[in-house]
Amino acid sequence: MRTQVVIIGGGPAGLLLSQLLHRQGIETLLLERQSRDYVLARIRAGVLETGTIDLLREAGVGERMDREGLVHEGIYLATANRGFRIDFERLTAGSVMVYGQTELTLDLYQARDAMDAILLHEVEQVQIHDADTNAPYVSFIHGGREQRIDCDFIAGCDGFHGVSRKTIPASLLREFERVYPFGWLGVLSQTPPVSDELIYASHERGFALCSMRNPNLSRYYLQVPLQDSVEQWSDDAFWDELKRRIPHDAADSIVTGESIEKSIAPLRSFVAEPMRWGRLFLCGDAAHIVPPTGAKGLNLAASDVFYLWQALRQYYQDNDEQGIDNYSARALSRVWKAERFSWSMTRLLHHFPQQSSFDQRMQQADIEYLEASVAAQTSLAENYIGLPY
Ligand code: RFL
Ligand code: PHB
Repeated sequence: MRTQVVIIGGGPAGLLLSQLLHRQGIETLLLERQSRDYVLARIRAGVLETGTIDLLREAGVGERMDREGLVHEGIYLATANRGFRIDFERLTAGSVMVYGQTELTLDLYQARDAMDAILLHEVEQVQIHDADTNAPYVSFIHGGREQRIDCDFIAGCDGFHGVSRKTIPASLLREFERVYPFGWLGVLSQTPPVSDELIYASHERGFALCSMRNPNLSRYYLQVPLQDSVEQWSDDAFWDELKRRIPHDAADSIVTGESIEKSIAPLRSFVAEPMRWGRLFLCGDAAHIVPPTGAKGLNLAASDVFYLWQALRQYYQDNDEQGIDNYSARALSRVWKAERFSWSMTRLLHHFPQQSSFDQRMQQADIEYLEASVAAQTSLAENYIGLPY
């Protein structure tokens, strides 16, 4: 079997890339390790930047997002019982959209069903061969049969634990990492959100975030020690702790209910350089991870896809290799800025176990400066809504 681009990983990066390429007449074959139901059951990101929204529209999958997505023109930041608003619209004339990754992935699957591109689920033992030559191929097992696909290019969209990054020789890859000494405990509940905008709350007991998916579906997070397990956190314990960390008026009005999903995710910053090895390109979580505090993970996957889509289009339509040669540098330049923002939001709002009293005062001064300075708020706002591609 032969195709133009093999895409490994059917998460948002792989699905979106495949959709965009297909619309340009570039043939792809997508390999996903899990079942479709499994992929669609994963609760992850919720906030889309303007660039991501535009790209989804360009891919022809923006219709339901435009109908059901919630446009947010600001967020609230709170410390102890005080809060203030960062007004994106006033500061940057921009906004973001709250639309769950699960919904977006479903839209991409449905668009894919309508086209004649191949997507194989539950593939095993995916291996990349000869990526540093002009004749790469991918082998895998599907339905008990070993298969081989020859191709021009391979897009490694297989997330942090995928095979693509690991295929690049260690001597050619540099990895940068910071692991944070805490995680986020997330709860999804069929209750109306406590606020019409997201609340990011810094508290001496730890960070908390009030988010949402739709007018009757809320998503809340608590900073928890890495050692904690989901079983330790009953719904009641979760709600009690959340109420302690958010402003009193929000705590008094919050509607609580049974959790329909509860999970703990560790926080990490990670970048692998370069994002290309020969004819293999890394995209999304396969190349980088951000802590979720800046809501950047999914959006970075989208900007990588944008650069790779442009590069491959240039290659196939104009016979021009400049885009593929520049892909890694272009993508990394944006990745590092989003890493910086996610790290700075994490540092600003979380309680660090080893924090000294000096560190605490610095954090407090940072937040007070942010509250008082239009310049500081503008910087936060322009990063949150997403830097230009
Ligand atoms: P994904 O979504 O991880 O998709 C990768 C896909 O590749 C498949 N795969 C393989 N397929 C074939 N062969 C192999 N050997 C394979 N190995 C893996 C996997 O099954 C999967 O389907 O990466 P992608 O597409 O780059 O998308 C990135 C985003 O999913 C990610 O950045 C965000 O979800 C990160 N993230 C969050 N980002 C936010 O902006 N806001 C959030 O609130 C937020 N919450 C989260 C998150 C990530 C989490 N993870 C990864 C644990 C919460 C969690 C729990
Ligand atoms: C979410 O709704 O899941 C969400 C929103 C904002 C973040 C992180 C997660 O910064």
